[in-house]
Amino acid sequence: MSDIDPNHGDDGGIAVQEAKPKLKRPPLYKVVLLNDDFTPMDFVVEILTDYFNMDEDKATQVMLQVHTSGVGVCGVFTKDVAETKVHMVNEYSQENHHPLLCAMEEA
Ligand code: TYC
Repeated sequence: MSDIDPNHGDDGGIAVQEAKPKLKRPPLYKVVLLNDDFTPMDFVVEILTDYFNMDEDKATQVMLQVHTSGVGVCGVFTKDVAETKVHMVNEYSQENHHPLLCAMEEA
């Protein structure tokens, strides 16, 4: 009986291997701010609150981290979201005549 049941018993000598699920997590990207000597601290805090949803305290912490160490992480996002944030922040900084640079790197 079990010989003709495809779910049980002899498979007739054919190797059967289940397909592995091909689900991969999308790569993530860190969005970072770079320090410079000219952008006002208040402007950097505004960027971090408005574009990265930080509260004032967290934004000030991150701004000071960038100011003292040269670079700081604003957040980690999928590629599309990271690219959009980098573009929006750099555009807004240019419009306001500040040299602030925002960039992304693989997390
Ligand atoms: N270093 C700047 C200043 O002294 C402040 C600053 C902080 C600039 C963070 C850029 O990403 C930055 N006015």
